[in-house]
Parts: sequence; C-alpha cells; structure tokens
Amino acid sequence: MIATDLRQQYDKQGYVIARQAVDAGLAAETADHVHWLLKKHPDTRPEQLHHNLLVDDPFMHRLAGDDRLLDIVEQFIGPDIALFAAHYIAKRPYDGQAVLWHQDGTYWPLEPMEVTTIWLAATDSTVENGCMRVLPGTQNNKLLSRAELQDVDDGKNVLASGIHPSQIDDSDVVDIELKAGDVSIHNPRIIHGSNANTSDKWRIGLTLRYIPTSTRVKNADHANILFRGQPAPGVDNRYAVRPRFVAGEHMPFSGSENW
Ligand SMILES: O=C(O)CCC(=O)C(=O)O
Repeated sequence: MIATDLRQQYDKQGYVIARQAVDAGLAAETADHVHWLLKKHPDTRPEQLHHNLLVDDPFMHRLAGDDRLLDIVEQFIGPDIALFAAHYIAKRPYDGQAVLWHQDGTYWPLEPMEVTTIWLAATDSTVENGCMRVLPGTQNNKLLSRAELQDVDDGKNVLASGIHPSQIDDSDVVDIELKAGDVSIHNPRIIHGSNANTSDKWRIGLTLRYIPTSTRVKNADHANILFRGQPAPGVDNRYAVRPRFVAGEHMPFSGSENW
C-alpha cells in the first residue's frame, strides 16, 4: 500500500495493515527474543514482557529502530520519533490470555495524546490463536478515563480492567489476521482487544508505541528511546543510552557483534 493510502485508511478506520513490513528472518529473531526473555525471567507470563525488560536490550533497540518501521511511523507522527513503550504480548498455546476491550490512551501519561502503535507479528496471528480485534471508527469516540472502566482482576486477562460490555457494539468487529513480518498500526483511541489463545500455536505480537518528541511523557523517570530527529525544545523527556551488545548477557542476533 502506498503512503497516502496507509494514512487515509488509518484516518477513516483507526487502523491499517502494512504487509511484510519486516523480513521473515527478523520476525523469527523477534520470536526467538521472546523465548530467550522467558528463559531469563521464568516467573513472568509471556503476555507481560514489558518495557522495563526491553528498554536497555540491544535487540529491542535494533528492532524498534529498524528503518522500515520508522519510515512507516514517520507518515503518522512526523520525523522526530521516539519510542515511549515496547511490550511483547505473547500468548502460549492453549492458555494465552485475552485482552479486554480498551482504548490505549486511557492508560498513558502523554500530553498531547499524539502517539501511534505498531503491532508487529512475530508469528502468524489468526482468529484461532487470538489475534487482535478492532472496532473501526471508534477512534472518534471520547477517550474513557480509568474510572469509567470495569475492574476484572481475575488473573485471566492481560489487562486487569476494560470497557464495560454494555458500552461495546461489536457488530462491525474486524479480526486483524497477520502473517509473521506484517504489522498493523492503530490509533490510541480505537477500541480493541483480543480473545484467548486456545489453539496449539504460539501467538507472538510486539506492541511498539511511538511518539513525536513533542509529546511529553508525564513521568520524569520514564526512559524513552530516541530513534530519529531531535528532542523537542522545552519537552523534558528522558532518553535511554543506546546499549552495547555484551555476549552472554544479551541475546545474539544478526549483526549483534557490531552493535
Ligand atoms: O496483542 C493483543 O492481543 C492486543 C494488543 C493491544 O491491546 C494493544 O496493542 O494495545
């Protein structure tokens, strides 16, 4: 899809898909990274591999800073690009958790709420293994506050709160089925979620939340990653130092010896 079509569909529907955004080799390394992290953090569920485990990881810097991804992101947020959060939502076969309906922006301390998510498929993501689902057009809804969500803290969901089912009309739901290496891009206000993985296959997705450097992260301690362009004057976001690859400490990847 050409750039203007990507943007037009995103503006109308609140999401868009870019096929084969990265090559099969990089998608496979991304899946390997999840399995490597799970060995390193055996008490962490695969849906909960959050930013704090990734922000100083050389492979994450290599992946999230890939020019093919940044060229897509630039069409949505312009040339000064930082990563505010990365999070693997990996669902194991048979017991991968569901994600309750939500709008991402509800949870984020960003001012303004200018941010776009790349959801990168490291494995195929299908209806059977719990692909992401969206309600197109809901990016035009008001952003709900946390107080307006329902708590569902039953340990069976990736999020402990979500939008009350009475507020959801899922008659137009779209299942975002992706092949490994595809990405979907979504707006912070679109209502989305996913079902549990009851299949015999892994579903590994990586969410990458990119902001223009002019978006302020209202948490002074939070480490972002600057990938392109310049910090915005007067916006005091903190940026992580690019980590050096250390054999034995980090996952080896293609080119890691020179990282
Ligand atoms: O990975 C999923 O199933 C849901 C993703 C999601 O909620 C998000 O990207 O905000």
